[in-house]
Amino acid sequence: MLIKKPGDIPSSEITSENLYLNRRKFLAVAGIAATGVVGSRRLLDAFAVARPQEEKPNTWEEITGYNNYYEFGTDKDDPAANSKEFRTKPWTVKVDGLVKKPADYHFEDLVKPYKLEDRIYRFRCVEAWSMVIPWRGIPLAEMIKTFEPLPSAKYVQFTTIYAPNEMPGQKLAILQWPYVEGLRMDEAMHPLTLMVTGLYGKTLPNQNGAPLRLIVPWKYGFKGIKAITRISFVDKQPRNTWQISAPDEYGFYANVNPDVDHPRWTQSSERRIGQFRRMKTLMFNGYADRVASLYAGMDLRKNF
Ligand SMILES: Nc1nc2c(c(=O)[nH]1)N[C@H]1C(S)=C(S)[C@@H](COP(=O)(O)O)O[C@H]1N2
Ligand SMILES: [Mo]
Repeated sequence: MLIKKPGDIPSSEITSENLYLNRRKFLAVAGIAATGVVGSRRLLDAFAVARPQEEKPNTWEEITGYNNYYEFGTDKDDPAANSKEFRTKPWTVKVDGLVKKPADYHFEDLVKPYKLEDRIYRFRCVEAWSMVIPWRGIPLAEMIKTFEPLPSAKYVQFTTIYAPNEMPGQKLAILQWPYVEGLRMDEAMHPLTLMVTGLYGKTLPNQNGAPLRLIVPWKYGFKGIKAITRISFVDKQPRNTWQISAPDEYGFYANVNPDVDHPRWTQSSERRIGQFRRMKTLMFNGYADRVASLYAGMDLRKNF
């Protein structure tokens, strides 16, 4: 039995969260433990360099050609290839749960009241690759204020559309569909948290989550749920999709943390798409000065 170690393979291939899952189940059934993974992380990290002061945004081609969107396939080029026919018009977003103003919004009516902002954020996937991305969107806090959540609302839960006829991946049991994510209310209200409708000043391409996706720049990329069709205000911590599929590997918080390795690979360095050298991963993806206070007193190893 050959067990690949991170040192043997480029980080671009330490991907396929689901493929490994199946394999891991197989290994468990076969009574074989995956070993030697964390041991080789030091080697990988030894080549990591400090990041430059100026971080250049990734190109349009990189951002729209290298995606994670399992509804359209598990390879990085699947979403671009398979999402061309995906219909984002008309689009409805249901706002429900513990709010004064529950409603079904047409996408156009939902976004119309707000000014779109352009923001360049670091983006860090849990698979240890990263990009710098010029998003366009609306601070989630502004939207939430309009919905008037009740004091009993402690979390916000987001749900992706369920459309198996347009999303071939949803016909397969790769993940539990539809994809679900969640934030604690104070995380949702943080000024960095963005409801994204565009990229490079243009309309968001389907593969990046059109018409509406979440971006929380201090968390791993999987928190950035795509094609949102429902926003629910709830009193209990939602169970997010990746936590459901592998609770020992993916948590609710998913804060970027170089000190907490993924069980199968290092999180202390990353490969910037388009660059050769690995770079050191920053606490909270470099946004610690803005967000660390949200987690004061919490054990970030337990709450990963
Ligand atoms: N609905 C849905 N949202 C999703 C995913 C997905 O498979 N389905 N993948 C997540 C992961 S793991 C990452 S890294 C980002 C990738 O966003 P990007 O393709 O725009 O870079 O989307 C996240 N949002
Ligand atoms: Mo990811």
